[in-house]
Amino acid sequence: MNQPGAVPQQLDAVVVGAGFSGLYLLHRLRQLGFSVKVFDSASDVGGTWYWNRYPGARCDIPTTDYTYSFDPELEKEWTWSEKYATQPEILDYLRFVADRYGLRSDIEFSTSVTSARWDEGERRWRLTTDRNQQLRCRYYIMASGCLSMPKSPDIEGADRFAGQVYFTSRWPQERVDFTGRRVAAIGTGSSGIQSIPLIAEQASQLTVFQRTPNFSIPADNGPAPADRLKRLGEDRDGYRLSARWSRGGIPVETTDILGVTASEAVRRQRFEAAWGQGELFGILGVFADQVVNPASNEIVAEMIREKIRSIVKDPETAEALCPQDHYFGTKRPCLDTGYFETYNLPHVRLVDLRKQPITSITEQGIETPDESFEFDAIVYATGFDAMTGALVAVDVAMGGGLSLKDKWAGGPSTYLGLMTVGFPNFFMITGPGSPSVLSNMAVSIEQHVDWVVGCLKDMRDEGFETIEPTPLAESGWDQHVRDCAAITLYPTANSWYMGANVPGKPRVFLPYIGGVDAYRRACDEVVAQGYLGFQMAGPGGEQCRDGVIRRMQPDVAMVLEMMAELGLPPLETLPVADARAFMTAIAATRPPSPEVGEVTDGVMPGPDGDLPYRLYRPAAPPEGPHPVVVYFHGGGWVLGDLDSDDPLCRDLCARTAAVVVSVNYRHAPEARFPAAAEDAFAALRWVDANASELGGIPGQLAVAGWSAGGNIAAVACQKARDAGGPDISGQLLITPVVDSQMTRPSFSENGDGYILTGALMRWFWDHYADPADRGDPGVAPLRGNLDGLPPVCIVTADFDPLRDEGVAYARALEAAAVPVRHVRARGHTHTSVTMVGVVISGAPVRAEMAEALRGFFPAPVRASRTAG
Ligand code: N01
Repeated sequence: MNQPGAVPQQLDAVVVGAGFSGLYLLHRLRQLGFSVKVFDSASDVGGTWYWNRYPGARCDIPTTDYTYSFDPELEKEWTWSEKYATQPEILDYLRFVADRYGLRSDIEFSTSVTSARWDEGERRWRLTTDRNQQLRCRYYIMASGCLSMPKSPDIEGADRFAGQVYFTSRWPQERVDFTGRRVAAIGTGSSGIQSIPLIAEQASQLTVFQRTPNFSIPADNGPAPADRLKRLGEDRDGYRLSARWSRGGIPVETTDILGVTASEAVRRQRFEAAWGQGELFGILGVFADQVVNPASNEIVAEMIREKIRSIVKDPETAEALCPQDHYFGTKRPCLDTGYFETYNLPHVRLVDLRKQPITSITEQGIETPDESFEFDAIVYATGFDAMTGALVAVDVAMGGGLSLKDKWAGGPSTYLGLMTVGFPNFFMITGPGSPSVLSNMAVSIEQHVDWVVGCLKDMRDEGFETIEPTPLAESGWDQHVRDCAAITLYPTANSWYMGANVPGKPRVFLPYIGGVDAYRRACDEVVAQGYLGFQMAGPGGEQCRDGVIRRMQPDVAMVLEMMAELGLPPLETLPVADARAFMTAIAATRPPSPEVGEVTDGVMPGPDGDLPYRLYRPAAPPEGPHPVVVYFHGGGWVLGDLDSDDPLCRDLCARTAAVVVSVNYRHAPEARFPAAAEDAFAALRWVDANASELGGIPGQLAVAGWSAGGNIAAVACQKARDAGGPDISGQLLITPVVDSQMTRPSFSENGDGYILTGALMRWFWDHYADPADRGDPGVAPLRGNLDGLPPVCIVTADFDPLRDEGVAYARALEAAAVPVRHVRARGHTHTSVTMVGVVISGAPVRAEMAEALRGFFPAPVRASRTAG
C-alpha cells in the first residue's frame, strides 16, 4: 500500500472508488497519459464486491454479460464458473484485472476523500483525505457506485442489542458461523433474499422480519447459459455491440406482444418461459406493455404470486410473501436460490411487519406489540442510500460556496448523469439521471468511463481545462429523465429508485429509464454536436454550445421511430382513396379505447344532405342530462371520419362527463371550401336545438375539434356569433389550423419528420381551398373578427408545423379580450396528444383539455373516471 507521503500533490485526475468503474477509469486514463490516483476506503479493490460478502451474495446479471468487454484478451483469459458468480469469484476477477493491468500502484486503499473544493483561480480541485492528505487535481471523478452507502438502521433501539450485529452491506472478512444460533434477519430485498436461505442452513432458528414482500424468481443457477455462450463463441464483438445498443445492456429478445391483448395461452407460455430462464430482463419483458400498463403488469404479478403460493406450504405465510403493494418491477425484483422454499423449514419463521411492527430492539432481541423475540444475532439487510448517498457523503463544494448536498436537497439534478451545473470538472460514473441501476452495470460503467475519458482527451486536444454543463442543458435533461419515468409505473412504488427507502430523502425517480441504447445515443449526439449543453474554457479559448439534447416526449419519439421503420410512403403521394384506406387500416391497430356509458350512431340534417354523427354518453354517475360538446375530427378536411377520432372522443367524454357528439362533415376534394365549415355550423345549430333529446342540458354547449376539425370549430364559433346563436359556452381547439400562411418558423422547424409535414399540409390546402379563398376568415379564422367570441382553450404542440399559428391565434384572441387558456403540449407533435392509449405522455395534456372543457360550463361537472 502507498504511504501518505507518496501521493503526488498535482494530478490530472483523482478517482474515488476502486470497483468496476474506478479500475477501468484508471486503466483508460493511464493509457492516455493522464496522471491519476484512485482512493478507496476498502483495503482492496472490488467496490461493492469488496463489501457485500454476505452468504449467498452473487451477481444477478449472467456472468457472460456481467464482465468487462473492453479488452478481448482479458475476456479470453478469464472464464466464469457459473451463470451467476458468487461474490468471492467476482472479487477474484476484479483482483485479477487490477493485477493484469498493474493498477494497484496508483490506488490508495483504506483512504477516503473527505472534502473537495473547487479553486477557480487555479481551475483545479483541492481534495483532502481522511489521512489528511492534500491533493490538487484538474478532474475529480466519483466512481463510488450506486449502492455503496448503507442506509443507517432507522429502528428504535438498534444500538442496544447485546448480541452480534451484521450488515449485509458491511459483512466481516472472516467467516461468520451461525450454527446453533438464533438469528433475526431484517429486510427482504435482494441482499435478504440471497442470504436468508444460507443463513437458514446454519441457524438453529431464523426469524425473518419482512416489511414489504418482494417479487423474486428462481435464478436457475448453473453453467453459463448455453445460448449466450454460443453467440459469444460465434461472434463476440457482435454480441458485445448488441449489448451496448440494447435497452438494458444485455442482449435479449424483445417482444411487441401486449399483455392486455394476448390470449391466455400466450400469456402463460411467455411467463413460464421467462420463469424457467431465470433472467431479470426476461421476466421484466414478458409483455411489451407491462412497464406502463397496470393491467398487463398485474398478469405477470399474479402469475408470480401463484408460484409463491405453490411453493410455500403454509397458506398464511405464502400470502404474506405475496407482494401486493407495488407493480412488478417497480421495486427491483430479485433472483433467488431456494428463497421461498426456505419458509417450509420448521425452524424458519416469517414475521409480517405490516401486521406486527417492530416497536424496538432490545438488549436481548426484538419487540413487537404482541411478542418478544430473543436472538443471538441480528442481520440487517436494510439497503442503501442509493445513487446519491455516496456522492453527497463527500463534502463537495465550490470554493466556499454551494455544496453538492445543498444543491441536491430537493433531489439530484444532472446533465446526462455525468456532471452537474456549478461543479466544473466533477464527473460521476453512473450518476443519477443515467441508466445505471436499471441496466447491466458492466455495460453502463464502460460506456460512462469511455465517454468521460473521450471528453478529457478532446479537451486536452483542444486546449480546454474546464468543462461544466449549462443550466439549460441540465434542466432539459432532468425534465427528460422525469418524462421517461412518468410514462411508466415506476414512480408509483416506494422504492429506493424513488429515494423512498430513506426517511426524509426527496421523492424523485433517480435513474434514467429510457434505456441504455437511447442513453448512449444521446451521449454520442452531445459529442457529435460539439459537446452540446457544455461550456468549456482554457488556453484554447472558450466554447459554449447551449441547448437541450432531448425535448421530445419519449413515447412520441418511439412512435415516430416505429413509423420511420415501417418506411411508409408520404400520404400526400397517394391518391386520396388510398390515403383514406391507410388511415382506416391504422385505426384498426389501435389498443382498446376508454369505456364510456353508451355510444350510438345517428344522422342529422346538413346543408347538403344528412351528416352522420356518433354520440358518446358518459357513464353514470353523474346521471344526465349533461353538458354537450360537439366535436369535429381532424384529417386536413380530406381524411378522417367518426372512427378516426373515436378514442379521443371517448377520452373526452370519460374525462368531462359531458355528452360528446362527433360529427362527420363533408370532405374535400369532393366537397371543397366552405362545405366543411358550413356543415360544422349546421351541426352546432342542430345539436343546440335538440340538446334535450340528446341527453344534454340546453344552453350548455361547447365545441371542440382537432387539426382541421379545430379549424371548422373555430370558424363555426365566428359564424354563431355573427348569426346571433347558438350560444357557445367555450371552444377547445386542439393543434388547429387557423391560418393559411405557411411561413411561420414552426413550419421550417417542424415541417418534416413529425407526421404532419409541410408537404402534407399543402396537399390538404390544395384539396380544400382555392388560393384565392385562403385569406377568407371562413378558412383562416385568425384573419377574422375575434371580438365577442366564446372562451377558448387552445392546444399547441412543440413539434407541430401549426404551432406558431396556434400561438398567434391565442395571442390575437387575448388581444380581443376573449378568455384564453393556452395549453402547450411540451414535447408533442401535431398528432401525438390525440393518440389515446398509445402516447401515455399525452394523458396530462388531455386531462388539462378536459378540465378546460368542464370549466366552460356554469356548474362544474366532476369527471366520472379518468381515462388512459
Ligand atoms: O436493499 P433493498 P438490498 N424495518 O433496499 C427493508 C442491489 N443488489 O441491499 O421494502 C424493516 O432492496 C426494506 O423494506 P421496504 C439490487 O439492485 C444486487 O437488498 O423498504 N425493514 C427491504 O425489504 C438491490 O435492489 C444484488 O419496506 C426495513 C430491505 O430492508 C439493491 O442492491 C444483491 C427497514 C432492503 O432492501 C439493494 O438491495 C444485493 C426497517 N427500518 C443487492 N428498512 C445482486 O444480486 C429497510 N427495510 C447483484
